[in-house]
Amino acid sequence: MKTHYIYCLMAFCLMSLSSVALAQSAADGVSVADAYVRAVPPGQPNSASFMTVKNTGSADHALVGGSSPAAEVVELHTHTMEGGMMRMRQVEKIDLPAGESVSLKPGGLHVMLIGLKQKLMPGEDVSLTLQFEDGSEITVDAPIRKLQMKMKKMKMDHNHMGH
Ligand SMILES: [Cu+2]
Repeated sequence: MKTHYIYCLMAFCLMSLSSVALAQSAADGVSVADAYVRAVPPGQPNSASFMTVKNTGSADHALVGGSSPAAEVVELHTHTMEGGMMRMRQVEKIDLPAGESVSLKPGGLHVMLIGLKQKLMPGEDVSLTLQFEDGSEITVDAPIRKLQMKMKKMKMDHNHMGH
C-alpha cells in the first residue's frame, strides 16, 4: 500500500514536470512594441520608459521588474491621483492577462529608470531588460524620444516628480 502511494507520487511529480516543460515561458508568449525612453535634460537623475506589452500566450503573466545599463535601479511604477495631485508610486507587478495588451504610457504605468548613468540624448537607444514572474526576460532597445508635455497634469507631475 505504501509502495503504491510512492509510485503514485512519483507519477504525479513526473506529470507536473512535463507540464512545466511544455508550458510557454512568459518571454515566449509576451511581445513588446513601441518601447521608448523619455529624453531628459542633463542633470536629471531619473527618466521613464513606455511601451505596449502584449501577451499573445494562453497563460496569464506579469512583469515584475527590470534592469538597464543606463540606470542604477529600474522599477515598475504607476500614477495615482492623491488629493487632486498626480503622484507616482512603485508597483510590485504589472499584470499581463492572456491575450491582452497593456499600455505603459505617460500619466499611467511606466518603467522607471532611477539614477541615470548616462545622458539620455534623443536618437540614441537604451537597452532595457524586463523580467517576468517566471524568471524569464526580454531585452529591448528603446529609442530615446523627446516628449512634449501637453497635458496639464503631466506638467504638474514633471514639476513635482522630476520626470
Ligand atoms: Cu515613476
